[in-house]
Formats: sequence, structure tokens, C-alpha cells
Amino acid sequence: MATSNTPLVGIIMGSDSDLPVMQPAADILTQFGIAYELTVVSAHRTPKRMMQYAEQAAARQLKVIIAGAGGAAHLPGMVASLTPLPVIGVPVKSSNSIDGWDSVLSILQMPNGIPVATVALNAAKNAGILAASIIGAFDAAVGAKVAAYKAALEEEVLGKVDKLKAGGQPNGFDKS
Ligand code: RP5
Repeated sequence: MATSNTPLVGIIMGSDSDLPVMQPAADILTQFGIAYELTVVSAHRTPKRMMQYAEQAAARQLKVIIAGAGGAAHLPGMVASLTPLPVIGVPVKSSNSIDGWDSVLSILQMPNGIPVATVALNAAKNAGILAASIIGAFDAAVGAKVAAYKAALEEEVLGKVDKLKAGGQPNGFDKS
């Protein structure tokens, strides 16, 4: 039986060197009040751990997995092949990346049947928001928090529109 402290999102990464990039996923989940767990699972260096993690995730009540990796980034796709849970992939520009495209394409170009929801390079915050959106589709309280977050973004941008206008920038669109 899941409690409010039972992690709903599993954040995994290929190395602790990915943590500075992946931390924003944890931070935004905290902001939404969603319990998460965070650990290192390497597809290449700990393949048996990766298999165990992915195969046990659903039974442990996780609802979404966020997987970040750099370079030859096989972790998200391999985990997705081993679990029925949605997997969000975060391409990480790391020490063994050429320019980041290697990680992006490794995670993005999945074969038919095994999707990974891939966010932009280093975009762990968006991975956290997407995980919250998935959970929010079934949990009204979380869904309301995601909606409020997006409404706040809209307010912020409209404030910038007003500021530009007040600063004298020509704007025929926002007449009033
Ligand atoms: C990948 O190799 C990890 O996800 C990390 O981005 C990269 C480098 O790992 P370290 O050599 O820093 O442990 O598997």
C-alpha cells in the first residue's frame, strides 16, 4: 500500500557525475510535493542492477522513471524495455559526450514498441514537470499544482510583455 512517503518517481542516472544536471528534476518534484527516490544505475557498469531496478520498479509502486545518462546513453532505453512504466529520458552532456548530440540521439531514436519520452539536452527540470503531469492526470491535487505552475509562467511572461511596453518598445499587438 502506497503512503505519502512512498516514492512515486524514480530518478536514476548513469553516474554520480550526472547529479548536477539531474538535481533540478528532484527539486521540481519537491516543489510539487511528489515523493521521489534518486540513485545511480549504470547500464554499462551495473547491468544486473539496471535489470533488477527496472523489473522491480512497478511492484515497488513507482509510477514514472526519469533516467539520465551521457555519451552512449543506453540507460533510459534499456530500462524502458524492462518495465511497463513510462520512462522519461534526460540526455546529459557529460565528460564522454562529443557535443551532447550523441546522448540526445541515443535516447531519442528508440525502435517501435519501446518509447522513451525524451526531453532536451540537460533538461532534467522538464523531465520532473512531465513526470508530475503524468501523475497529475490521475491525482487531482498534483494536477492542480501543475496547472498553477503553468499559470504562473503565463503571468510571468505577460509581466515581461508589460515591462517592454512600458519601456517604450513599439507593440501594435497589445493595444490598450
Ligand atoms: C555515462 O557516462 C554516465 O551517465 C555519465 O554521463 C558518463 C560519464 O560517467 P563518469 O565517467 O563520470 O562516471 O554512462
